[in-house]
Amino acid sequence: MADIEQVREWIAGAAGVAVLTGAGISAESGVPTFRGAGGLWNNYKAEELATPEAFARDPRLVWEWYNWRREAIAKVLPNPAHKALVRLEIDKRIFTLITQNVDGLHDRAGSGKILKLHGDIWRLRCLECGANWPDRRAPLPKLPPHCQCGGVARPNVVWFGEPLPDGMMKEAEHAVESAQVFLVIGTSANVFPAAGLIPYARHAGAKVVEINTDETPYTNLADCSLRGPAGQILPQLI
Ligand code: BV8
Ligand code: ZN
Repeated sequence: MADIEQVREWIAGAAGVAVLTGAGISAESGVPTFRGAGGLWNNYKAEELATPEAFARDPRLVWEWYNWRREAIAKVLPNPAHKALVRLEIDKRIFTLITQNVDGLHDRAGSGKILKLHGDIWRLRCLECGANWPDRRAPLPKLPPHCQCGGVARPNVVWFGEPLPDGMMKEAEHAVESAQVFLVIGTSANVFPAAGLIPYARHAGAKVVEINTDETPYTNLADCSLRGPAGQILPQLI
């Protein structure tokens, strides 16, 4: 309780707050995480499917995976953790939500200022003409889907070995610099450059608060690590 109380005070006293989320914030909604139980699809590791090489080798297989995830996400709703962050955004003059999630649940909860480091599973991009557009059909009628120009379309997400969208990390670092409190929610902090924001925030002087059901490589660096489900802890903090 002391920790919850302490973090509540830090948040209440902060003009600026920044938040980094991972798959764990969507776990209580029923979205499978990457590394947790069930984090596998048909015995494929995410790193094996979420790569440009895998798509070049077998676009249909990769699309079957994204189609499965889109159908799983379309069936669920944002949970109290997503909703608490919407309230925090309303409360704070300076607020940025930085997410590694492509599931769109922050959008559906009502969050506004979202930096989607790794893209959006509900947008498609053409390999030929580079066009990208929203497509919320689940399931997709035809795999792989195609662009109006006839080109093959891919999910508009960032795959391993691909750079993040231009300027995205700069914007995220800027958001962390202007925060007195940095909430790190439901991420195993294994994927870079996203995980690098955690030590970056510490060095920028923000109070780093980790919320996770488990320890992570940055638990010792955090000013406070709250152990438990985000859907139960966040409503107590905000
Ligand atoms: C790049 C989109 C360069 C696709 C994703 C430095 C060191 C080492 C490696 C690298 C490095 N720099 C770059 C690399 C390589 C690589 C990388 O990081 N590899 C890792 C595996 C070691 N990074 C890249 O390739 C990046 N690109 O570096 O480009 C470049 C530059 C110029 C030119 C060319 C190239 C791109 C990385 C992005 C990959 N795309 N997603 C898709 O989603 O399909 S990553 C994907 O996996 C997610 O977006 C997320 O980032 C990651 C999964 O992590 P989490 O979200 O944290 O989920 P996880 O399941 O692991 O953990 C869940 C956590 O929640 C757990 O801690 C659990 O305890 C907790 N939890 C569970 N339930 C709850 C909970 N917590 C609270 N409440 C609960 N209820
Ligand atoms: Zn096209």
